[in-house]
Formats: sequence, structure tokens, C-alpha cells
Amino acid sequence: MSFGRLSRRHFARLAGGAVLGLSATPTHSADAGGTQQGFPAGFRWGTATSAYQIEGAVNEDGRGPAIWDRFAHMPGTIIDRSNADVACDHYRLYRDDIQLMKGLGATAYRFSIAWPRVFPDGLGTPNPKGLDFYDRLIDELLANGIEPFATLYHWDLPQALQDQSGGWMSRDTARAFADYAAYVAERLTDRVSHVFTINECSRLVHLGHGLGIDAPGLKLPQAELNQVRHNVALGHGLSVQAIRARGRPGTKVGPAENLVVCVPAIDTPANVRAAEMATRELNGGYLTVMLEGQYIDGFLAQAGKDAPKYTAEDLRIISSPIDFLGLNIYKPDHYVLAADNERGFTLAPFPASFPHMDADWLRFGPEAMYWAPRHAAKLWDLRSIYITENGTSATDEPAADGNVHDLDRVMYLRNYLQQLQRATSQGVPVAGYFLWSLIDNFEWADGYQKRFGIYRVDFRTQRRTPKLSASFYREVIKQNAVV
Ligand code: BGP
Repeated sequence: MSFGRLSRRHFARLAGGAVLGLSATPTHSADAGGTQQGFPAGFRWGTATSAYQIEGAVNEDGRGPAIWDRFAHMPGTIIDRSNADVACDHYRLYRDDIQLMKGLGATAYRFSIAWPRVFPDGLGTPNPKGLDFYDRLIDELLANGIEPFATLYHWDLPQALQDQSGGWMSRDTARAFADYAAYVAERLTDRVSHVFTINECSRLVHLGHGLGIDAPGLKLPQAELNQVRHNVALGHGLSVQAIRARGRPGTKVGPAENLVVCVPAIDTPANVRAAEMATRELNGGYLTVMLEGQYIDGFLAQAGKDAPKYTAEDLRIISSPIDFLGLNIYKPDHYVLAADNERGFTLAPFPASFPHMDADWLRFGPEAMYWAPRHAAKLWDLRSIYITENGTSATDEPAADGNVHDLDRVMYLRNYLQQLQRATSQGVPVAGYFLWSLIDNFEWADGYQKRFGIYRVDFRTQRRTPKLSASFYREVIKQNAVV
């Protein structure tokens, strides 16, 4: 189902704080055994990965260099001085990895397509062997009863585009991305019915172009950064249009964004309303413009003289109607309180003792999984949401018996899934969940030091071993309920 811009009426309703717009009728599957833990019938269960983090084979079959190849080989960029030249060798081992998914009982898989495999120079002549790999992968998934969900861009920009036009600093990259999207749509949407455009615009902009922690490692001044942000959003919109024009009719398309998650500090109607307003304002540079077709006042006021340059036509393209919203949810970003100020809310600071997982950024706040989709569904009148990533890193040392008893990850997942179940049982339209990640992989600047997989990878032998969390997830999928 498509949705476009918000109507004035919708906002009036929101401002008035009345109707939630969510059904109060629980939609548990009948086989949930009366546990009150069940998910809707047909709920998609899967795992998520991305091309650069698992494939390896960076020089295979005509693949061109990506900005992450260049970046990871620069001294001082990756904490353990590693790179993803081999990674999980998934390019060769994909059949085995699909068997791991099948063993979990997973019904869906979110993977990404490497743009530089398909267009080694970013544009121009496609490399047939590049797309052949994804043909094989998709056919193998379907043969095993697993539905492919493809992401077009998970940060592996062809290096040639960075060199020639400054990558996302140029609008040309947004256009090249749409051409690539059109080609992929034409070739794959006979078998792939769900396509994600860009993974986490906000991270690729901020960490890649502002802080220099991710590729291409730039530290741009604010005005240029805002222009990059705009170009990325434009790339999203142009690719939505390209997929509609060239993909099989009925192909469903949407972004996969790590929205800023705003949780009401105390669940009162006033704080919930404040958290909704905060969600809309703090996501002003990405989701809000994609879903409303405008840079809202709060965003423009904050950007000031550094605001991006754009046309009305740009905004129309960026807000091209989408079919679903993908949300990557790991942590709460803010706890919100209603306030009698211009914004209508304040953000409570995090105390130093707030619990977190194995990474400093990864706060343990399961309620993020309830509030994020609930706010998004209400604010933007959404009909379909996928949780496109959720998971945690953990130290994962094998015990004396060789098994990894990752109780911390099991605890994290169980609590987050309980909150997701709370959301779906109240009618928040979440249709599926993709756990990050199937296997330990190259976690960007953290190299191989952070392990997010529910299968452990021994990177010397490429052996995959199930962790306790894999057994947990198998049981969740089997029962379609939190266990
Ligand atoms: C998300 C990315 C994933 C994955 C995950 C874990 O932002 O979409 O690709 O890497 O975060 O984060 P990190 O590797 O930074 O610990």
C-alpha cells in the first residue's frame, strides 16, 4: 500500500493529540497458545547482512573498487587494522549461509547488492558477472523457501564516483544511483518483491562525511554536509521513481533508516505527544522530508545559513510515495518530557550509569522497539513497517565446551522482541523483523572486534558455529512468539 504526504487534517489531529490512528484490536496469531506473546500470522522473520560486510571477493568477477576498500586500507581507519577483502567469504559460501537461515526456519532475508559489482565504474556499462552473483543468491534463497529483501545501497559507493564527482557531494551521484536502481529493478524484480533504497542515510552522511569515521572519511563543514544530506535524500527519491518505472508492477519499495528514537520518559499522554513531536523534529533531515516533502521549520532553523540548497521539484522527488518504512532500531536516543517551551518538549540527559551493551553507543532500552514504530506509524500514517535491523554485539568467547553462551544477546533480543510484540498487539503495522546479524562480520571501523552474529565465525577457517542466540531465535520463529 502506498502513502504520500500528510494531509493537513492529519496534522490537525496530531496537534490536537486525539486519535492514535492505531487499531486497538490485538492481531495475535491464533497459534500463539494464549501466551500473549504472539506475533501476527504471516509475520516475516529474517536476518540482515550487507554486501561489503560479508562478501569478500573484492577483486572477483570484474567488481570495481568501493570507497570502503580504499578507506579500510588507509592507516588508522579500522581499529584492528583489518579490511573486508575476505570478510566472511560469503561470495563463495553463500549456499552454506542460506542453509544456516533455513536451519533457523527464517522466512525472509535482507541482503544488499554491491553497486561496484554491477557497475564497476558506478555508471556506464554494467558488468554481467556482478549481477549473476545476486541471481544465484536469489534463486538459492527461493529454492529454500526464503523471501529475498534487497537493499540497493549499504554504503559501498563505487570509488570512481568519489574520484570523479566527489561522490554524494554531487547531485550526479544521486542520478547515477537511480540508473543503477533502474537496472537492478529491471533484472531482479521478477523474483524480488521488496526493495530497500538506501541503508541509514543519516549514518552515511554523518559518520562518512561529517565525522570521518566511515568511508569516504570526510570532515565537511556544515553547509556542505547538509548538501550531502540533501543529495542522499534525492538519491533515495530518484531511485524510488526508477524502481516504479522499471521494476515489475507491484514491486514494493522503501528506505531503511536508523531514525532518532524518542521515548516518553514517563508514559503520560502529554509526554507521548512530546515524544512524537521530538521524533518529527529530530528526524527532520531524513524521514520527515521523505514522508512529508518539506524541510520543517525546526530543521531549517537549526541549519540556519548552512541549510541545503534545493528546489520544490527536489522535495517532490524526495517524497515520492513509498510502500513501507524500514527501521533499524538498536537503542533509545532520547527520553522526552513535555515542556512549556517553543518546541513543546525537553530531552532528559542520560545518566552515566544508564545500561548499555558491549558497545558504548548501544544503550539497552528495549522500549525503543515499541515507541519508534508506534510514533512513525502515527506521525506519517504508515500502513507497513519492517524492522530492518536489530541486534547487539557481545564478547562471545567460546566456553570450555566450545559453545558460545551469549546470554547477554539472548536477554537483549528477548526484551526488544517483547516490546515489538507489544506494538504489533496494539495494531502498529510491523510486518517483519530482520535480526542483525546472521553471522559475525566486518563491522566497519570496528573491524572484526565487534561480533553481532547469532552464528560465530572463525575468521581463520571460515567455520560458522551457532551461538545460544541462534537456538533462541529458532524457537521464536517456530512459535511466532517471544520465548
Ligand atoms: C548499522 C549498520 C550495520 C551494522 C550495525 C552495527 O548502523 O547498518 O551495517 O554495522 O549498524 O553497527 P556497528 O558496526 O557500527 O557496531
